Amino acid sequence: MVKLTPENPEARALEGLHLYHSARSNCSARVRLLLEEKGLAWTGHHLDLLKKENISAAYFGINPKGLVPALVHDGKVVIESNDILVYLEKQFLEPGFREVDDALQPQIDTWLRKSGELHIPAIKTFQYYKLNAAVLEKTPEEEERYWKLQKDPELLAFHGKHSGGKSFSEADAADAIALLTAVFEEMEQALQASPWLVGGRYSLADISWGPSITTVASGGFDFGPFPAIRRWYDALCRRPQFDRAVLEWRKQAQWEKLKKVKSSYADQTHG
Ligand SMILES: N[C@@H](CCC(=O)N[C@@H](CS)C(=O)NCC(=O)O)C(=O)O
Repeated sequence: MVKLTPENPEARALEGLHLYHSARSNCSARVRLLLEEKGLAWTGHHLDLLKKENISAAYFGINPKGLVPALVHDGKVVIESNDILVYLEKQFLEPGFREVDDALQPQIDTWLRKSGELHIPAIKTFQYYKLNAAVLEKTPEEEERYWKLQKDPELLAFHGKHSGGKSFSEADAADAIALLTAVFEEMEQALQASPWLVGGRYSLADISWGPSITTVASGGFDFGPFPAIRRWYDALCRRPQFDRAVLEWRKQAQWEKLKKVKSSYADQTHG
């Protein structure tokens, strides 16, 4: 986890905790959830992804990948949502969400690592195939801005797949579903043995993965074969913190209802 001085002078001047985030973003939601759980005061800077508010030189001066979330704490920036969770956990000890036996700590780290590694190939690919590519289509002017600002090869390759009206292929979707199925099988096993992912206690692992379930469920992923995940997710949804940090924000951004969603996408979603 790296804490950097942002290029953007306005961000450098910020005091306290500032979160650059977006309503529907599962990566933003996991950070909002931890902030809620810890009862921390934070200032939000909401970026509307539909309006491509993340594609600006000013925002790339905060997160050089142009992604949400980015946390600015007293003028320094931390990016990568799972790194932000670990950062907040270290800075603000109480209440703690890594409180499991030392022997079980690596399991929390493994769930956080998987959450980060699977984001682009599994969660983001699935969701763009189902909905986002249609909703987040860039105008030629937005494309040009993006290709000038973005330097990250993985993101250039990812966004190249849906530029100019293209979309993700059936094969991309099948690969994403296979990755999701494999990780959900592991999760199902863990949750059949215990109410929470690690050590029987609500931890950063649950905070990281809960919002990802919200996202892929809205894309129509079938959780029928995963009863323990459904039970765990229902318990998460009953937490007022989850409601405030995740579900309430999504109500403000119901992309499925947008006219520009092609009927074939709308048919595939239920979120
Ligand atoms: N690995 C990053 C992924 C962040 C990410 O992909 N955020 C999405 C929203 S969930 C985003 O900013 N999408 C806009 C884009 O790809 O340009 C993290 O965990 O923070």
